Amino acid sequence: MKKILILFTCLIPFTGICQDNLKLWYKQPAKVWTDALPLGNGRLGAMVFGRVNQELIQLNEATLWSGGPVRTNVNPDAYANLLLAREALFKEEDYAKAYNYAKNMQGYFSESYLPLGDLTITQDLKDTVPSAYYRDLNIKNAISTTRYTINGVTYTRQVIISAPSQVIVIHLTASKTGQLSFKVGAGSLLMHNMAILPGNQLAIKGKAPAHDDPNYVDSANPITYDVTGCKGMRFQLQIKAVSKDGKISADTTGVTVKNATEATIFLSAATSFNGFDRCPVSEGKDEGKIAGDYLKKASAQGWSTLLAAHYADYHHFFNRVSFKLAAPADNSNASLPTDERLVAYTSGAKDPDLETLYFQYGRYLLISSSRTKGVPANLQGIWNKELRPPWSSNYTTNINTQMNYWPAEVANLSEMHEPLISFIKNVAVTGRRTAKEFYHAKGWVLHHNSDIWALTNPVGDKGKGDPTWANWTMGSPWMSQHLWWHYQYTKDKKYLREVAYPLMKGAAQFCEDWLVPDKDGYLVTAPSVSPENAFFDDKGKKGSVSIATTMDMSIIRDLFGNVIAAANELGDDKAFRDTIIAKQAKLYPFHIGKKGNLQEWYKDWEDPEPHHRHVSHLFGLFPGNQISPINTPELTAAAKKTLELRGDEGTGWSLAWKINFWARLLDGNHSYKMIKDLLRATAVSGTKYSGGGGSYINLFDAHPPFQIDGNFGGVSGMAEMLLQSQNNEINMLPALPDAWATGEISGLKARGNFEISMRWKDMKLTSASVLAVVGGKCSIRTSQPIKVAGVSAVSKKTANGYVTAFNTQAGGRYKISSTI
Ligand code: FUC
Repeated sequence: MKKILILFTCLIPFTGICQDNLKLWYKQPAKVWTDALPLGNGRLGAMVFGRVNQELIQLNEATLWSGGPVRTNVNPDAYANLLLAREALFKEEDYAKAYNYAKNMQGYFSESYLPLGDLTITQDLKDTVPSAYYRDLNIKNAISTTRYTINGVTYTRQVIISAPSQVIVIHLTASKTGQLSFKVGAGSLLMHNMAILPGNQLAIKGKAPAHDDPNYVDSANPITYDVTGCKGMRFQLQIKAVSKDGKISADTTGVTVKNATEATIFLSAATSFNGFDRCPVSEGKDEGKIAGDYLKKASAQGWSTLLAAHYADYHHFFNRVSFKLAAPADNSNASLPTDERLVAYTSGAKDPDLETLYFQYGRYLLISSSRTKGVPANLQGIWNKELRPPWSSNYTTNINTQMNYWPAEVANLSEMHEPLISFIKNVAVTGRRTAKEFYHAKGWVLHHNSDIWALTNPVGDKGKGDPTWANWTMGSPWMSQHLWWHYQYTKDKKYLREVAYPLMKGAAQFCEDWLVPDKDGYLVTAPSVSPENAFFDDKGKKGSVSIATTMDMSIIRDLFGNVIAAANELGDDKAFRDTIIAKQAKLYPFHIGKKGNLQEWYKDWEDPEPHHRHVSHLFGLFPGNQISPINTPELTAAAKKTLELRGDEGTGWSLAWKINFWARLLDGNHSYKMIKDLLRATAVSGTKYSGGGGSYINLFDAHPPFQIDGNFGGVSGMAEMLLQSQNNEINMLPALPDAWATGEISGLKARGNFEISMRWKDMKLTSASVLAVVGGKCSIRTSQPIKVAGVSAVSKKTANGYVTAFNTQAGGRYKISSTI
């Protein structure tokens, strides 16, 4: 009887196969956008609604943004105001005055990431209510399926976005001969016209706006077009249908397929974007030819050929990591459709499979949104339906863009980090100009917003932005952490020498000039903000612009440490390294406040908003490595106190950050609590901008609204619970929660380019393996003694577990077993 029951809970409608845990599936079509299912090849994106008589697929192309190359010399008054702001801060301690001067140091707002268009597939059906319905997203294969039965005919639509072929492919079948008749239509919110191309192809030819104001700016004319100038790239979407037995025709209203049994729709899109510094109009790419060439090549291949190439490409990345947790006694939640499953989980049902699904979904989303050079995943990855998306769907660099890339290395998707690295190269070019023009400083600067044009100025439309966010200056040192991480995980010296080090050095040069001495001789930043928080100063006045926030100092300390390590690694640039060593020693240090917390500000000020979503002053705990229970117990206790005072509530990304923090504090159960909060079902169409973070039913992170950083921060946090590798040692199972007492994970990466697999039972590591991709010394921390087969390892017992060190050969695989 028991066996039969298990069999039945495994059945999914139609497929007749046992549900593995790598699917999101539903018994009804998407009503709203956050019910729809995302597909992407890192450039083209689609949100599949899975509707019956009129399918809706919302489309994106990663390079489709408003605007054009950034302007230069936008604020010649900035430097004079910098000097005034410093005088107000140091001489008068007048924070309100400094705030106003900071406003005078602003440039223009970033541009916006735009939706490409909507595709509709309208079926010629007499009856539109299906007798059976199923839709899913299989993240193991990166394919979505919609299937329903109407009048005895089962219709199936499968959608993939192929990276090898650079097209979206929709494959449609009917279970009875000749029963498939439909019309494909398309539209765009952007300026466009429809055209018919030879071979019954439909095209949308369009143009992006010259400027698109952020959604939080009240403006009478937020979207402007420029028909002749360099602002506003062109784009093209081309659509073609192929069918063996159906009859195909097309006009400007759509492509019609009649009486087919099987048909394939190909979508190809491109923009004229030709780099951040090129005019997308006169120097733009030939978007029509690019889209046309992809379409021609792909449509000459059959569905099964395209599918095989798509699987091979996707599996190459996705299959590197597998993650399984032991099922609880009652695992019935796992067989529910994803929306019901999320709701049941939110009400307390145990569902470890949903947690591992969420982890793998984040990896899926990174593979699907981050494969375009110079164009990293933005606030919404590559999925956006709105003309004025939340916060312009841009790059927000005071936490969000970086969080997108926290899992890239540890989750074994190093290649997906490259779009960010190439973007950093671009912002270093514009940032050098901004540093010089705004601050008369060397090196390169990046403020809290950027876009595809590598904008680096402080935003705010010259005085309209709140300096609390607009005038944050630490983008270049924080971005440099990613350059260094990529090296730490790959150990690619050529990359370090040629790409990373010069960029890191440029960021350090900016910091050298940006730092000024305070009255005690410490090097401090001024003006300085702690994103996007405020304080009550000594006189009880609310302010936000001050001196040497803990975040600023922590980020600079992180960069300086990494620059010193990089110079040592390269055995080069000794003189510069030595100046940085000297400056590092003079940086304003951490302070522990009267509440036992890590101070956020230069002084021990009170918080007007104690539960603020940003926890910027804990940068040194994560993503930094300056605070750790093993090396700095006092600061660790202060960091813990800070988190307790901040509380567990927050936006999606704030919850995700806290998973990582608690993992670094080695408190797996608190991390797990934050996972549960991040995975709580949230309203489908909420637009509240703070508080109430969670997940939509398509498992997109809800800030709310949708923001993808929480998905990625969540993956990183889960990985940090299982494996950490900062400070020259690999910590296995550092923050295992009771709820994950038994499980296994394979393929995570540790710094030093080690690939790690681990199994554990009843909270204890049972076995592990280390693949030393490039070789070198390997130090492993575990809570119990371990044995490494075939090598002489040196083991020592410490206050925080056992450390076992051994030398590895490149390509060597080392088997580890527990000795208890
Ligand atoms: C920062 C955050 C907001 C939001 C925005 C995109 O400004 O404070 O919560 O995530 O970025």
